[in-house]
Amino acid sequence: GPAPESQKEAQAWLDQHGRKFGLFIDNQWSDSGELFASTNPADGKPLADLTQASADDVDRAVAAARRAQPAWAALGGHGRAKILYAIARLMQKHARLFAVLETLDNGKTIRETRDADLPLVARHFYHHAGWAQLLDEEFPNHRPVGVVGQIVPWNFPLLMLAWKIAPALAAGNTVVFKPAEFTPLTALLFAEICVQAGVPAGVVNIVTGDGRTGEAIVKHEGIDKLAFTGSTEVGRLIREATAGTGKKLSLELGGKSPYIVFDDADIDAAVEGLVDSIWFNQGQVCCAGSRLLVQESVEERFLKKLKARMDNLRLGSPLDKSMDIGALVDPIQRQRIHGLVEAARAEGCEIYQPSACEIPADGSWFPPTLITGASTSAAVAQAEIFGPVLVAMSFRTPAEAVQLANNTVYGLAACVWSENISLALDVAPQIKAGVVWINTANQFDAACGFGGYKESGYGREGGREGLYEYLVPVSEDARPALPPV
Ligand code: TXE
Repeated sequence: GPAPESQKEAQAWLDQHGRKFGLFIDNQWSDSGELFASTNPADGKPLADLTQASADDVDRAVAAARRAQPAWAALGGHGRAKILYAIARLMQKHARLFAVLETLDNGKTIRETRDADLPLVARHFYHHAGWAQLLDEEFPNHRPVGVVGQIVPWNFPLLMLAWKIAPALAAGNTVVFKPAEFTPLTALLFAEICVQAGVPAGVVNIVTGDGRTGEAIVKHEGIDKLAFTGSTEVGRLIREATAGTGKKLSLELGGKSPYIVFDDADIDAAVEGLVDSIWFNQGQVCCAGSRLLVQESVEERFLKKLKARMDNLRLGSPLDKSMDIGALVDPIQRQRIHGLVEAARAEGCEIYQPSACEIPADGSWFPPTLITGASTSAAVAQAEIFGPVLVAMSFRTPAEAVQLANNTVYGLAACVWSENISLALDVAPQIKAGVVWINTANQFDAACGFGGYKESGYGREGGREGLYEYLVPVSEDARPALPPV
């Protein structure tokens, strides 16, 4: 596993807080009535008690953010950059502690939190510190939106925090941030980092709680913009709740991304890419390559290699760095995934799961699963499963591949595999997806806008496009007008 010291450090951090956490508002910790528990999904044991923020708490957080916003904007790009650089450096310094805490709270493997989540988090803060410095030159006719409400899911708790908070702060906004109720711990450790980095009171406010807290943020009149990542269903509720208000909105919702393999692809590389695309983070990834579309002539060969590779995936303790597959975030998710797979079985689909894959007795786990023989309209072919479940189909021609790829309400990501670059470059733009990877998967960078089409939402996160979400244009003479306090 990871150095036992970082495991001890994470336990010590929880103990130091008496395994009970309040809300972080105006750089102060406050308790209010109702508590809820966060558990370790790998063993089902409770980790800590958290505070369920009420509408009054959200109101206090919004008021603090409003008070702080003019001075934060007036600090200027260079002043804010200094603080964002300090955050980035502190995230790197405490990366091990963050990684272990994230693994404990979410169930994802330490290899992923250590090698993917944390480096991307630090990169995101460095990148946006750079943008803060350039802001006055690059966006002279823009001002911050004001106070931003940000709500994130549990699949990448800290990375989604970075995607939300870094650009908002760089652009001169202040935030009221809500982590998901399953995974609030790293956001609270982040609050302590903010204090150490010199973030002024009220600039970052972190309120924990479930959908009720989320609703209070969405409905609050003191919020100028909402940024949400989560289910398509809640995304729709937010759209409805904000219709007729002046709130700016960005939504990053579900996906059912196609993974297209042509017969001239490097099959071994495509199999490896697929393992990363669908089994990274137990498939709880909005852009997971959950629909394999493989050309008929290589289907048999591809599936044989894929099954052999599945047989080698190691599932077990997420803190053990040799593991490929960790726990699902919560038993509710396991139940949902199980239901979808069993419905497919009842409809006559073939279900492949590695026979040697042992499921631990405690916690919430699901084996890597391959479904073949599903019709294009089957629930497993259309619904976002959000688990380690791949649905495979075949096609004959590139036109059929494109048609199948676009046969979804979603449009977040896609992969195209072919050694014929002309074919790949011809097919890629025909797919309605925010990102199309060619001969690779899961490439993310802070400089590159990420987001969806269709029911996958709108708005982009990352890079120049992402910054626009946190700025509003002003006429040159009105600059730098700020919203009234
Ligand atoms: O998401 P929710 P859940 C999909 C995925 C998953 C399913 C359910 O298919 O299985 O959604 O996950 C907050 N107003 N994705 O139920 O409920 C909530 O507290 C405001 C895909 O966990 O959308 C949490 O902080 N906020 C997705 C956040 O919304 C509300 C990632 C997300 O939770 C709210 C997550 C309300 N009425 C789930 N209700 C992706 N594609 O990345 C809840 N929340």
